[in-house]
Amino acid sequence: MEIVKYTENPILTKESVPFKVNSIFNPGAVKFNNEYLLLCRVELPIGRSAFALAKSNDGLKYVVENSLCLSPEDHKEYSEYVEWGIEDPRITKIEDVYYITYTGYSRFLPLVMLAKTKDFIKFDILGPITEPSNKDAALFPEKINNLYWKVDRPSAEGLKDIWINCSPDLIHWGQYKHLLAPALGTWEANKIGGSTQPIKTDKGWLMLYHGVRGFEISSIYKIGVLLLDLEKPWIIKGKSKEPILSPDHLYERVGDVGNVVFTNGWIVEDDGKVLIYYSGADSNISVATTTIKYLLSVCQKMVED
Ligand code: BMA
Repeated sequence: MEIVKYTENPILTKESVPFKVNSIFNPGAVKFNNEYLLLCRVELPIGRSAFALAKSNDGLKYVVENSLCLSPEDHKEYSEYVEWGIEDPRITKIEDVYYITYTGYSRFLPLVMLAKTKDFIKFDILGPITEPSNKDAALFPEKINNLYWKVDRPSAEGLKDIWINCSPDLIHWGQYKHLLAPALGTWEANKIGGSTQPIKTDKGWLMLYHGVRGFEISSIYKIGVLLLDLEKPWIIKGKSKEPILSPDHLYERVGDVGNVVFTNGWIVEDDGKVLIYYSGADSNISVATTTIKYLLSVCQKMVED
């Protein structure tokens, strides 16, 4: 099976939200207590984002809850770093705790925030885990060599590359290593960033990432696949050459930011089926299905075993 976009896409739009929003998009995704959960970014009428939960029994039909589950106002001593909103949550389960990395947006520009929850009702906000400008961070689901690991995307004087780093406690980070740069003259020419939280396969850590090609008046966001070494995750074992998801349909072409497919959440079933939750044009939530087997098959071998 290749990748199949669901025929009923989009599965959530602003009309699905029981309160007034401009848009609902870029959800983190997880299976929790046999339910499918999307931690959705909603842009409020003022133009700042917060998070609302949507729940489903089948991964396709979701109901959005009546009120926000996490908002900038919940951030107390960290509020100045999220004053302009919280965006793009990525959920990683480590042991029995769900960690959420997300963008805090403010006059200081984007940085990465960390929160944790055990029930998706009460969230403990642990604070910023990068300086600005940085976003697109995701945690690995287990320790490697006794350390926690994350990928992120610093913006360094115009460079927009993916980096990887590690921590003994999820708060203090270091041993920064460059992971991947944009590929000039291709679909991922101008910037890239991590998309979904890495998941473990017998071939390596599998994750999706986004690539952007900029044109004079606009840019186009597409999605690719990366495979990282299990023991040394800073080594790329494989990478898709071509995008696996691109904006084709009207709901991906037209919206608040046109020509964008963007993902920061996926759910992998026990049988290897994968539900990729992605957003079209920064305006809705859609889903595409595939398999781990297919995603591994598109990772061209870059490093010999
Ligand atoms: C990225 C992020 C996403 C957004 C995407 C396309 O930089 O800010 O939130 O979906 O741009 O606009």
